[in-house]
Amino acid sequence: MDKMELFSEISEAVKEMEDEDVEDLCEKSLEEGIDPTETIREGLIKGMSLVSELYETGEYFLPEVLTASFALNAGLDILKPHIKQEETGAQVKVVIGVVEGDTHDIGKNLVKIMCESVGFEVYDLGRDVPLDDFVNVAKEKNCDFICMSTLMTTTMGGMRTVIDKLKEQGIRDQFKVIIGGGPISQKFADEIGADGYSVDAAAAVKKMKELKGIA
Ligand code: B12
Repeated sequence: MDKMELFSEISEAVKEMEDEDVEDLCEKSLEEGIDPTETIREGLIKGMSLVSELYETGEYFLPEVLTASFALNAGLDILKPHIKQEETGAQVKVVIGVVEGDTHDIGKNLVKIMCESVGFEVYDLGRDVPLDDFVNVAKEKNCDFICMSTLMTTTMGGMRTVIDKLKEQGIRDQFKVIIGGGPISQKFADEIGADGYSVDAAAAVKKMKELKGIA
């Protein structure tokens, strides 16, 4: 089967919430020697975009969206162990989480996986994370980066609050703050004084390497 055809079948299987098909097709992609990060991007994430469209047009409701997200995660579990590990040699520590009030964590998990694939040490606070926790864990673990994700417009403000907390404590310069998620843009990042924004997980790691001078 041609690579694009396989990706399209994976996207369809995510859309149709068929976790076993997603697993089988992801196994197949590995057998064919396809780079797992490409399968994640072109198969699994594209599938979730199809789901988003159906949700937005009222054809899917939350239970379908949730079930599709389980199918995506089933595929991730197959592909994750096969992502090529790169050794940057640099000791980079990252604290990551989804800001308070938001439980969407698929994108955050992808950023975490990509960070780990280049050897960064990641402290994952999960989702719906109290804002103080970002600051406290970054201090405690002496992190280089604070990465925040949100998919909802109503919770974007939490990112600004975290940056304000860093300023209040006089420690803003000790950490690079990177933000992302559906409603986030470079413009918003500039507005709140974040150090970086990126549109997807692979670009996030590229940005972080750039900021650390290990690009
Ligand atoms: C899946 C989904 C769900 C699932 C979540 C499952 C899970 N475990 O995450 C479920 C069904 C549970 C859900 C629930 C809800 N959802 Co919902 N959901 C979605 C949906 C369809 C897809 C999101 C997704 O996973 N995309 C795929 C991933 C891969 O993309 P991503 O997250 O954007 O991540 C990529 C980039 O953004 C970036 N990135 C992400 N994080 C970070 C972080 C950093 C640091 C960086 C650099 C980059 C980065 O890299 C990622 C990968 O490359 C979106 C629709 C949409 N258009 O986004 C709605 C959407 C986000 N949901 C929405 C809403 C309203 C809700 C609910 C409030 C609904 C309700 N009435 O209960 C609840 C949320 C409750 C809560 N408080 O959290 C709205 C938000 C509207 C808004 N403007 O705020 C959306 C936009 C749908 C819509 N159009 O109305 N949802």
